[in-house]
Amino acid sequence: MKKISRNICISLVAEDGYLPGVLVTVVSFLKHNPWFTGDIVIFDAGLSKKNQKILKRKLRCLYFRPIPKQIYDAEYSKTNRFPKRLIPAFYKFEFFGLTDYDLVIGLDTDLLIQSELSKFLEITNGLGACKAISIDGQINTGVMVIGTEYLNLNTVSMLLSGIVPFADKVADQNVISHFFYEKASYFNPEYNAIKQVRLKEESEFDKCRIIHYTGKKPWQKIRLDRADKIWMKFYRRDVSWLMWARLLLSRSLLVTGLKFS
Ligand SMILES: [Mn+2]
Repeated sequence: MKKISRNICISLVAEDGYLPGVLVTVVSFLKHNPWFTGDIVIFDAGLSKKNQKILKRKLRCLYFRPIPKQIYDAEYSKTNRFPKRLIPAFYKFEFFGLTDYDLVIGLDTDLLIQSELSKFLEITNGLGACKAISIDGQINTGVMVIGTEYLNLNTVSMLLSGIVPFADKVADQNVISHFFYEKASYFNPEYNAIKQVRLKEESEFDKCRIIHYTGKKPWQKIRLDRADKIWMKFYRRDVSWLMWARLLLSRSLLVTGLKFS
């Protein structure tokens, strides 16, 4: 296995309603990327103490960070171009402020990672992402690999200043695309395969490195489509409480953290 000398983290914005999604995203990432030994940084957009504890117990090297919500609220109060419920979508600007790291892999909480992602390590400076499929000239912000050049507080201020002039109903995506579309490096679409688009194309999901569950989330649905079933299978096998209980019985968990069979 390659030795990684850079200080890399994965980062997510999490709230209580997305706990199953957070767990599947992180656990599937770790399962398929044993090269990754970095931190997991979760921005707390509304996690109960109980859910924080659950995450903390299941994942090692996990750190919670607060979000300066009042700053986002203040920007929102200057515009009326998008509904208030979209404010949390902008919280991922905080990824760019993780200045302790050389590389930040910013992830949505509705992803299933199905294969290794060492291609992300090719990003040193700049920003790596996939293009948005449904809107031309945009970046899909569900998977963003941020190199040192943009990991600073100036980038966060720049993005915040873009909320009023550029944000509309696709929220953070308009703003990030405005500043980075011309500059980004693009991964092939398998690194952020949009579920709803792929369902229409009747494409195979097992070839997708990352399935992005846009739309209604699998853990909120009664009737599952064939992509949701892949998510649910992973959740049941690798994440569900029965699995945790079994893992807790093995002493290795106590010694080395989360282990996968
Ligand atoms: Mn998403």
